[in-house]
Amino acid sequence: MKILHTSDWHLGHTLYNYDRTEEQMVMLLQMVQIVKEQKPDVFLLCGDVYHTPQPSSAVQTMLTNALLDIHKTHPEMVIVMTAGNHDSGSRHEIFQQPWRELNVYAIGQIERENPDEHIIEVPGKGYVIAVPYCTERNMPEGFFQQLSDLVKERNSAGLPVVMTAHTTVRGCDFTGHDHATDAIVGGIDATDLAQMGDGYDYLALGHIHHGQFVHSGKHNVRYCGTPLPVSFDETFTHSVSMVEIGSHGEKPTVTEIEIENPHPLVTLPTDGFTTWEEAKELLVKFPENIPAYIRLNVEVDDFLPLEAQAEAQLLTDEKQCRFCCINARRKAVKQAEAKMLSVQEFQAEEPIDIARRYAEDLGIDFDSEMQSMFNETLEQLKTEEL
Ligand SMILES: [Mn+2]
Repeated sequence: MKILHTSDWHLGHTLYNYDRTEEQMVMLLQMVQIVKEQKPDVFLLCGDVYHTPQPSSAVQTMLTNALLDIHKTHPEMVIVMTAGNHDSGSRHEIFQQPWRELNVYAIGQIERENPDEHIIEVPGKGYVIAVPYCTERNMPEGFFQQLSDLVKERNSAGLPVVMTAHTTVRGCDFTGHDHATDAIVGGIDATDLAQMGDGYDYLALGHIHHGQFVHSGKHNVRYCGTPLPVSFDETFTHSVSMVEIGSHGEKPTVTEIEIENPHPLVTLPTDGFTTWEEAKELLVKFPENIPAYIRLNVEVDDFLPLEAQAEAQLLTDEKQCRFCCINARRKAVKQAEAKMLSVQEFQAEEPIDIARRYAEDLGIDFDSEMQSMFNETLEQLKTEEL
């Protein structure tokens, strides 16, 4: 069985209010071309079809037309499209019935009562167990294994079995996800690989944007990653994965096919941070005819000039590139000058150290007499509290 593994299309995503329809269309055309050349048996879109749960009608039309083109290119191919955390699970299933006429399976929600809804037989080729967005909390205990067992009963011919999921698997690499979401993608919502049970030959994952194999000991668990970068931190190559499995129990072979982006996301300088003056110089020197999105990494002593954004915008006005943002970082303050404490640091301090800091700030000599007075008072307070 030959499977084209894709995920996280994020159609409708805008970057700093810039419309990305053009590059999303170019990406979809590449999908059609890959299907034309590779003729897969199965086409997987493992969640985050859209960037928002209520995409505009133009964005929905873009997906519908693309799916139709992909289908027409190779009508025998089964297309399986699951919902991710960015999608609305119920809206994802609105056109489930008409889609079936075009060999497209739209799976948006977990069907506890009808597990069969998650199993798609690709006649003579294999099975797909399609699971949309799930976390440890919304997943019935042992559900993945239950699905695998259902397939096992039917798979007397020993055909390949592929499972999909849109989730964070513990131990994967989060490069490209910003800090705010790291806590969620990497923390409580992470799923243990063991939860996925056994029985699949390949686990096609979506959700994490950096394409990678997840350590399973078998080289058969993979995030294919985003076909287009969703953030400036996704500095890796973007691709889809072509997977081939001979028969059930056989190790899959995986080939990456790169997706080209006509509007690359560029950070200046390409390495590290620079001063505001030099950053402006880099913008001036940036070629006129490259339709890139630009982010500036600037190191400042105190604050950026108020007019910095407008100035950067002006410097790119005559060029094809689109200025997005300034990522400003303050110069590291020397230890001796550092007087500000974070909440965590503050909580870790002993009361006497905080008192010493306070005294220093006021220019008072916190001598041994003062220290013993402080300790006495502290003891008194403690006994009063008890
Ligand atoms: Mn995503």
